[in-house]
Amino acid sequence: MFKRLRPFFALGLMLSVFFLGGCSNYIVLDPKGPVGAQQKDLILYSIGFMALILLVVYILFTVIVIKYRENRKDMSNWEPEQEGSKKLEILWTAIPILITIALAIPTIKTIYDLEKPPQASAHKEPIVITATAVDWKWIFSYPEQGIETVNYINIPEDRPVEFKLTSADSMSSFWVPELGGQKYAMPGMETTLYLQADHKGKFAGRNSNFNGEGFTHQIFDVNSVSQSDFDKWAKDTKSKAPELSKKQYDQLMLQGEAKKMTFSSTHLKWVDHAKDRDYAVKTRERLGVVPQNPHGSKAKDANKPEQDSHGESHSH
Ligand SMILES: [Cu+2]
Repeated sequence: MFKRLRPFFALGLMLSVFFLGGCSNYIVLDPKGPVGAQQKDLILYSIGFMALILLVVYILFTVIVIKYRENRKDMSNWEPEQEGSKKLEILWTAIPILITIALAIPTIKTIYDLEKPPQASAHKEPIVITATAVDWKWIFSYPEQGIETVNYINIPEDRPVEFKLTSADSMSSFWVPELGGQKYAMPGMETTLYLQADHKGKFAGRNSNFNGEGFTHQIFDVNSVSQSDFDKWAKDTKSKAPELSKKQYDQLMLQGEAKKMTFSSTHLKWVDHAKDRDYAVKTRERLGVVPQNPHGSKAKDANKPEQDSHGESHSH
């Protein structure tokens, strides 16, 4: 009897770890803004709904195993030749259709809702920040404030942020788990992601799409501050931070990690990576930097021209 109940114990244990553990370790389930909150509701609804299905399946399984066991006393319901029950066929076709609809409607509704600024702050103008992924750093421009940062951003609390995501080289994914789900950033394209922090705080952001050696360190800080502190920071940065030179920007195009940086001008006057997807690659060529082959010097390097036994490099 106990063996039969084992799946229930396992499931119970799993669910109690999940729920008794609280949300402290599950930052996605402890969101700090309306976008994350909406996604958390959807996640919990889906988990709850699917747990209910599991419960029904396990109960039916137990009932049927006991009711139709081989050594039962009353064998009057033994019908080995039974087939073609229309009632059952309709039932087990209809139930999955209903389940799919019940999961699909809230999911699609949430996906479309999140393409717009959060409703709670619809009366507030979103602040625009472009986020550009470069192997292995994040470059942020504030086109309205005319300032630029590397690997960190300051945002005003309780105000929607419209992120314009793009990449200078590899496909990356922009993710601030406490504020909302990730979205892809691709060279030659622009994707839009709305996020918002309800209160002041510091949140971790990162690339969540593996893109090579420095992937682990392609992280950034999101500092949510008061609107007045934000305005003061933007103004101070504009007047006191150094200007971003083209030479410095081109160095940022090289593969590698970077420190946090702050500038009083943006790279948008030279290049918009959403429109010019080759900029970083051309810059590397111009500076004569050949990408490293991570598989060692003996492996064939796809980025290098082929070499003959006489060691000469030329094109045929
Ligand atoms: Cu040759």
